[in-house]
Amino acid sequence: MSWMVFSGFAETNEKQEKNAAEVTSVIKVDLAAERYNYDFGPQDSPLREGWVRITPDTAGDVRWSKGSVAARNRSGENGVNEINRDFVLSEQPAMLSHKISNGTWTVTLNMGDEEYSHDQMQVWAEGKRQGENIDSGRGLFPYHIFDVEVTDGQLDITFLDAGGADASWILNRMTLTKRNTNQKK
Ligand SMILES: [Ca+2]
Ligand SMILES: [Ca+2]
Repeated sequence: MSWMVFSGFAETNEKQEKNAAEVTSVIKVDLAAERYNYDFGPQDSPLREGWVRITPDTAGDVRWSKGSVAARNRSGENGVNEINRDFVLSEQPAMLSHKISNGTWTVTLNMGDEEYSHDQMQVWAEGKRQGENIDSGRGLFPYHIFDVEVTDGQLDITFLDAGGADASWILNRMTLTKRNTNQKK
């Protein structure tokens, strides 16, 4: 029965390997997909099942190509779901670049915070401003939805804060849906 003597050592080594695990997420985009769902936040916050996490360190086919962002996770009290309770934010502009097939894409964003209000947020895509300034009251997660045409194989979306009472823009969620262009006669 000598194997029992050594089982304790094996367990210790396994724990140490898990603690040293790499946490940076590298995303490989399936270019044939016509819908992508992203849940923004820290590496260890709740994630919507089947969705892909984007953190400040996300790399690969989806990455922060300009600027940098921080991430927060709120309590999720008052029924705030796992998509909206966590987010990325910054007081400086940041660009998210996404390798993607050319065509027209509908972009759906939620931009809100369980604990603070945010104001005068702006979203630019492929060099064009998308819609008006976005304001969100405390505990509100307004949708910001727009269509953008991609012709260079990469969707570039810039987030910024244009002033007001709060200095940060904020992003909880992004869904990209390809518009059907096969119905032309
Ligand atoms: Ca989440
Ligand atoms: Ca603001």
